[in-house]
Amino acid sequence: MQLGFIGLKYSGKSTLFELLTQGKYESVKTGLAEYHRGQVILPDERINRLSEIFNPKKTTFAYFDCIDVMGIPASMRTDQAAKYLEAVRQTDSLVAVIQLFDGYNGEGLPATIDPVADLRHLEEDLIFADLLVAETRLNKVLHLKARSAPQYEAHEEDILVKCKNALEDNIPLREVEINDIEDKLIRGFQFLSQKPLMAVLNCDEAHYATRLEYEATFKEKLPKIPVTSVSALAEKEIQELDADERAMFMEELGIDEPAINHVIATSYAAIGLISFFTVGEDEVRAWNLHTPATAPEAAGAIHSDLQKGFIRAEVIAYDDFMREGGMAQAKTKGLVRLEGKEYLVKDGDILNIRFNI
Ligand SMILES: Nc1nc2c(ncn2[C@@H]2O[C@H](COP(=O)(O)OP(=O)(O)O)[C@@H](O)[C@H]2O)c(=O)[nH]1
Ligand SMILES: [Mg+2]
Repeated sequence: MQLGFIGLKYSGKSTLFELLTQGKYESVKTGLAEYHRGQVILPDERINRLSEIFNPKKTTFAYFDCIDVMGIPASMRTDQAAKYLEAVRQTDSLVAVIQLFDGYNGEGLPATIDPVADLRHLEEDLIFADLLVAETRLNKVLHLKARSAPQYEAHEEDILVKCKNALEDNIPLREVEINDIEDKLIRGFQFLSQKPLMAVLNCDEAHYATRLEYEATFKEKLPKIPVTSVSALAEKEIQELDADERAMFMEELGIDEPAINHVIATSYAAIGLISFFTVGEDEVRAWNLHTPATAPEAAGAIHSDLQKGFIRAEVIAYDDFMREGGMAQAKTKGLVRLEGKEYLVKDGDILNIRFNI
């Protein structure tokens, strides 16, 4: 699962990215697109508990691969912004980081704090970048049609016209009804406005105190965009302190939950993700899964061979497992079920895939 951090210049993308990746990332430069790439490990207390029980050789948390693009100055023309956004084309989902702190904006001018306006600005950039892609391809398709070329596909023309019309009306493609057949035809374009989008309001201390008011306004004006607030810079500074001092400073700043927890909860909701677990003496591991997903699809998240050769899955809910305190006890109580190909995996399921290749 890959997330792209986008936002106006100076909104604090890199600050949040560095906080979440704990400073472990690499810089990539390709043409105009310059970005950072790193892994964000998703802490999960359930994995800690399972690890205590199985005492495995290896404990692996779920993670997001993240990309932090270079900031886009608010006054930058949208066709230039489109080039910067190329860095996040291959991602699965977008995180809009929005400035909610006083100071300066990306052009050295005093910042105007307006999360709704900033999000709309970013959405317009996504829409414009997609419009360029859709129009270019549509022109090619129409050219093929005019020449009666065999490569011409009427279905492709139809879906491209549908996308273009929506984009021209300022509607992001994630709000357009697109069926599976249509989706197959346009998937290759990796439209930005089709990706799930969430917003992170990046606050200083003063704005953090009133974040809920900003979130309420945001939800009212932009009800389809999941939103959360963090205080990335403050938390990054706290991260550098000794462990025993951290809690005190977090409390002093009124930070109830670390940014990572807010980002996980909001992105899971925006993308429709759950976690499932695999356990054993070798490894205890958490996996992200896009819902709805069947047991064979979950198996495929582990390895394509497990999906191809899927027979059945042994399933137990994490809570049931913990209540019984072990697999043997859970089995005698009949809490470990054998599920087939149609089973829809739930958050917290512990899976053991039976397969044959
Ligand atoms: N006061 C304050 N400044 C911040 C905060 N987050 C980032 N900054 C500052 O804003 C500037 C731009 O941050 P950066 O993360 O590089 O923004 P980017 O352009 O979006 O990557 C830097 O000087 C940061 O120290 C914050 O929460 N509060
Ligand atoms: Mg940056």
